[in-house]
Amino acid sequence: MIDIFLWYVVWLSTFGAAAGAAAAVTHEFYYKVQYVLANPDGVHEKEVISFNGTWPLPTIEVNKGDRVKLHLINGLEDSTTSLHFHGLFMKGVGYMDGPVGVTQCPISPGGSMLYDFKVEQSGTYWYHSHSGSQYSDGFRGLFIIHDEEQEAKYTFDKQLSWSVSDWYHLPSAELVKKQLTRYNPTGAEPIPQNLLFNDSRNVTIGIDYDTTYLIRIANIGIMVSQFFSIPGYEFEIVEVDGVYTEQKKAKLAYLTVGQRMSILLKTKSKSDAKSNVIIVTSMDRSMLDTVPVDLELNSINYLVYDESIPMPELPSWIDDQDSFEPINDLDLVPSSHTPLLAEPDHRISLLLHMENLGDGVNYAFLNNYTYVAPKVPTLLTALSAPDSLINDARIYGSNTNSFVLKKDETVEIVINNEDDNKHPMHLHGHQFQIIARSKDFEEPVHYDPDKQDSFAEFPIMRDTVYVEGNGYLVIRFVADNPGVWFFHCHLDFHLEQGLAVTLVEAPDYLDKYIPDDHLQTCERSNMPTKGNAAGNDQDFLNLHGEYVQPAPLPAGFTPKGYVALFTCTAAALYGIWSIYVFGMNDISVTEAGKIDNEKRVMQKYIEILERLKMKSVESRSAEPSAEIEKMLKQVIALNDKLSQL
Ligand SMILES: [Cu+2]
Repeated sequence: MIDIFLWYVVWLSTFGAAAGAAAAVTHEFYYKVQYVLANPDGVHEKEVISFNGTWPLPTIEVNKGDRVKLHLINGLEDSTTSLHFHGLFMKGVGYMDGPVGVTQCPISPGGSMLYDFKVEQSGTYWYHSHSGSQYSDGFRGLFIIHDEEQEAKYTFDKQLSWSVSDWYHLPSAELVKKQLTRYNPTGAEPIPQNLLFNDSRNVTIGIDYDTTYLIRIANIGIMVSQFFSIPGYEFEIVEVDGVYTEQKKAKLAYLTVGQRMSILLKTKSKSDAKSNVIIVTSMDRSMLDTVPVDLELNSINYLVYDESIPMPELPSWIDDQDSFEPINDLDLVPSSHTPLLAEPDHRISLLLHMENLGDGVNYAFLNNYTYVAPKVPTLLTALSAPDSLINDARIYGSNTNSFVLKKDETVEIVINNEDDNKHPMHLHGHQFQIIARSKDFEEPVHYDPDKQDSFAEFPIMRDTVYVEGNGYLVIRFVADNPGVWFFHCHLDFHLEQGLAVTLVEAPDYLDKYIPDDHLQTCERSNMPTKGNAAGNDQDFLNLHGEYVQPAPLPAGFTPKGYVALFTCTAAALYGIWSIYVFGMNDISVTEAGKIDNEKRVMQKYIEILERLKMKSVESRSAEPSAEIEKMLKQVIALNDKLSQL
């Protein structure tokens, strides 16, 4: 049994302490994940996932060149787990990357796994569970990598680290159930209850006059992007996602979930500071399908010089998101001046859309495939495949949406987003150049390289970037990191809907090694450790029995018709979404009593539509009324059919 009192051990490495540089250190952690109760927003207490009984999780700070050995022990009785260090390349140790089904099996209750890697990058990172949507239960924290040489390039006096995130009162399993049900045919994402700042609210941080702070900020939420500002102050961006940038002045920045930045903030002198300071972060309202009346879009936290001077007034512009003009990350320049990657050797064009399958659930698709995890983690398929088939994408399964990359080729990924949502896309194992990103459009607009006048000379690099609704995104990187890397939407509900592809990068260059505890983890989960995506290790081209997406909707039931029939679109359009939400809450989503449920759902819709009809008659708007009438007829017809069953 591991003594968890010895949960953190540091020792100086006897190797590699180069003259002049800080001696490399090994940081060894023993973290048992277990539930504790917490009430970070002061409104609702819920079970969160702690390390050794402590939550919030620690900010882990190391130096470039150090080694981390983190023993993750699963003390959750009802759930599997895993750990991902977001943004780290895990060069040569791709099996430490953490996503379940991609590089490892889930760690079952009582099991443990060692995450052991050398830290070769620097900047602002974070760690989180990569097992379903579990990180929304608080299983996430900051991972800061200092780099003496880099930090010496700026003038600053002190350092701070801040996390920002959305917060839900429901546990992750409930949230996903709410999202992935045929009673949510439009795939509306659950709305967060609050925003947290350093896992709390109304936070006060003492600051000094006339001092420059290097502040690292990470959005560790699961859904909503945030605008960030410090009204009355300008700051300078110096890093995004571990990529150092030429210093760029900004008043308003934007962070999707998964994104990070470092800023330099100079405080005022005692004579100039007439008041203390507020930090304003705001939910990107355009990402919310509905804004409940009691939802506070803005989160206000405080930087205090002196308790005796006043707090500033809240500026009125913070409520006018239409006027927001955050700095565009495409205008940032990496200080490395890494030139634009030349014409790609390998183009991957991904068409993104959302659609309902036969189970009525709304899924996300890239090139008509919605991600379904394979029977064997894709990395283990690559490690067990015969050389003759290792570069054959078929062995990795159809619903893993796998693309095989050749060593050192320049890869371009184009996403044409035919969904009207914004998607924060995250690539594991790399920082990519952002070559092009369109604005949002009413109707989908695809990328056309011939219409592109020019690209940046030194494109900004990141590991997470959003594509706009109905817009496109183009990124490039060099396939110089053999491994199996997930490329997915970091908006966790969309990942649950299957918005992911697998990049099998230079599998013929992979070390045929996997730590013993990985194999044991698979055994404990009753998962095979070799074979193709279907678990067949005799005939890698026989995918019989692989996990695939649900069948499409029955013939005659077009997705559009289905949505029109079952949906709340009208409710959303005519502003009584709340009737839908509350009206549907008492409908249980169980297999038993399915028909009965169907009838109750129909009854609810009829009620909702009748109320809508009344409302539009009252307001004398002819058009909605006609549309509602049509929907009402459809629902009543279906209800009649059901009554005859
Ligand atoms: Cu998304």
